[in-house]
Amino acid sequence: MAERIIIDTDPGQDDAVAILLALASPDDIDVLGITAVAGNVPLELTALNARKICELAGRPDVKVFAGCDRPLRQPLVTAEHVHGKTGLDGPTLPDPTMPLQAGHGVDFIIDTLRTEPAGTVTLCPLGPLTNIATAFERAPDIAARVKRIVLMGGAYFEVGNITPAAEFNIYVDPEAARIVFASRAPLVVMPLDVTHKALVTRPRNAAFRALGTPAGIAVAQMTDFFERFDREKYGSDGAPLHDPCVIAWLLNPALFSGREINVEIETASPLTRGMTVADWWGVTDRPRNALFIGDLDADGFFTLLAERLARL
Ligand SMILES: [Ca+2]
Repeated sequence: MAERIIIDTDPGQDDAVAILLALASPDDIDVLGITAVAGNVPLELTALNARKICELAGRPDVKVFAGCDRPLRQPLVTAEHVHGKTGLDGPTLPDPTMPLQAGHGVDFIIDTLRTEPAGTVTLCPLGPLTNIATAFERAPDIAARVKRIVLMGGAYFEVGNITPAAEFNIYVDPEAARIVFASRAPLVVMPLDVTHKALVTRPRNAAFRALGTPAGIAVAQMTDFFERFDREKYGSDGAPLHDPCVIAWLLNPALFSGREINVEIETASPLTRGMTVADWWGVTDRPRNALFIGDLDADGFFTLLAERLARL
């Protein structure tokens, strides 16, 4: 039976690839809805970009909702320096004709978790955790009904990408992250430790382009754009494809390895705010609350991605 998911997202080129991967896999993944959140770019753009991607995938029927337009307790920090002014710089995609749904994204998350049988809906957050935390705060009964949360966020050995100590998604809304990590919902975390190993090298980019389809070409153009920034910053062989790791884990968890550990979120220190303090070595007796992924089979991941994108 297909995994039933809600994608919570701030597209973002890598969010876009994650959404495409999910929509390319209807036998395995049933996307109940997509909720946009402010993050890489402001909410109006993430809600627009999410619909552009659904239309690129030929799926204008997917329900897309706008969620929270700012973090719980601090001003929004965005990442146009990485993703470009639109959040989706690279390809030129037409403005969507599919409508934004009328309700609020947080209400959609709450209603879905209350309506569907308990333990059947997986949340896939690909941006700051504001929508998920707001839903959990407003409806404390729903966290226990979540099957699991598979999210991209945090870092331990790779430390930070927006400050020396913090990864972007967690840094943008640390209070929200703290609520989610303390929710007791089963968590699978894709930190920079693993996503920095999912690098779009030249041959991998060429494989997307060689698909020759609108989706394949758009993915090649998006990862081209992304790469300019990352090559300069990290001196690596290509751009890390962060968010698609979440969907790939649902499709084939055997591609990934990690540890069940305790992960807590720093919210107080001005120096390390937004840090995911991960007890990788088991030096505390704090309860294990997350499967924290550390490694992946990168070739297997990119083979899966190209094979699925070819179906669109
Ligand atoms: Ca994202």
